[in-house]
Amino acid sequence: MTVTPRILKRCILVSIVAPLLASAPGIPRAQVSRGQSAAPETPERAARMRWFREAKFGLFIHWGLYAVPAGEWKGQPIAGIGEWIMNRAKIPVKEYEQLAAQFNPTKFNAVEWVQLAADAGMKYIVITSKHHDGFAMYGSKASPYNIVDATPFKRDPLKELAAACARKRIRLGFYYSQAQDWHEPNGAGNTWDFGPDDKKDFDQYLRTKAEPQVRELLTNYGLVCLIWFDTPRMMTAERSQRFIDLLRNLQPACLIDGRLGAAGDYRSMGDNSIPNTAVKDDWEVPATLNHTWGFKKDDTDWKPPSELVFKLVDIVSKGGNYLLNVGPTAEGIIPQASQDNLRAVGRWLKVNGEAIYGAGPTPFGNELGAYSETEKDKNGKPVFQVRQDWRCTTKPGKLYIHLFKWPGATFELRGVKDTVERAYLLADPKHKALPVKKNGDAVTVTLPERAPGEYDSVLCLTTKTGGAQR
Ligand code: FHN
Repeated sequence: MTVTPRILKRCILVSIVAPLLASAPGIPRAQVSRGQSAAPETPERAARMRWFREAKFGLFIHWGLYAVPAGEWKGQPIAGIGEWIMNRAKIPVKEYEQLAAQFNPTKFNAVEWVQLAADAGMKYIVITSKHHDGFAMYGSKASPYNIVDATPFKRDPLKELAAACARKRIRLGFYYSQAQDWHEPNGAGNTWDFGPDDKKDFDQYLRTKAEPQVRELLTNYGLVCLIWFDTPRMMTAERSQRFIDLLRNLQPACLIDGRLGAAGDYRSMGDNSIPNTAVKDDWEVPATLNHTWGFKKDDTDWKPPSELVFKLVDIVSKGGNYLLNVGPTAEGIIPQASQDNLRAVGRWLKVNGEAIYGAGPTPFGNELGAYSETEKDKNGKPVFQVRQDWRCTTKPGKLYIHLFKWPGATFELRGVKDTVERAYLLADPKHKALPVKKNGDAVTVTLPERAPGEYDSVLCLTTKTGGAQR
């Protein structure tokens, strides 16, 4: 990728603005910034985590009644992320509920959605089974406020997705808003209908809706790869433990994300927040393709494929997973621009996927950037200046150098202790050996004049030991 001023500006803007946009008012920052650390490694956890460590790239789907207003209420555009419209516009339950009668996504096709994930090179899907608005996107016996019982559609999209995923061998997980439920008098978050949260019988809501619904999800949809809890308001250790027990009893291999309220299997970073440097824990960044999670008709500021590839590589080189979101319309269509940009990433992965799936973090670090010695942020802390020329991912015996900016005739890499046995480009189908010189810990590779691929050309160096593996 050539890092154009537009992309650089966007990266800086996104790292500052997106976390603000994507965390709606009322969510304490601590909850959405760096998630809780993962539980300590045990043989059981290592076994559960194996697929996640290999997968690296997943599809997030935010789909619910909020796709009907699509960011507009009573003719007025409502600021903020689309799925928060009920909260942002303080829509009373009685009015918001009426959206169910209008929700009839007849163009929904589970096979096509799963095919998109496969084309994009994604290995798992996480879909909203119930977001903060309280509406279940599956047939739930625990609450009639669900897509099968309350809409003209009457179908269960999660059942259809589970079948399509099983056929394509893509794992399926469910987002579940365990604490916020704006439909329930005792759920967290709806203060405009039901008054302050601290006056509510939160355990009554957990026992009668959230826990039974998580039980349903773990019972009726085959193997669930993970439950993605979110915004753990009022989630004490004891309340969180009840969910952990449910999961471990019903599906011991199912992962728990980092936003339950107690340590999960991995850490969830803040929305769109990629850490500056490598992080040792297992972790994941949930991220948007535009600025919203749920569909908003006026948000068409799509990240281009070059930026998506850069972010995927950047995240993998720091040890994480990328969970990238689409917000389907109320008809059941994934916006065309989302589809196009994801498929472009998939085409890049077809050539270079070896450097992503199951790959470990960089053994270097200087290529990521450095703290400025002069520039300070508003808290007086040094600003991290991101470098974007190259990144490194690793496998035993291999260093993958991702060249976003083609360096010209040669590429020099410092800090290589090992002997480099071969160098070649993944985009070259013959993997023709490129000339390599070693001088101390510096390796110089002679490159073709032009980048062989789009966005990021990967130079593979085979060495005796390769990079650090977990
Ligand atoms: O409030 C939610 C938001 O709507 C969205 O689901 C994101 C995805 O990570 N999580 C919460 C904010 O962090």
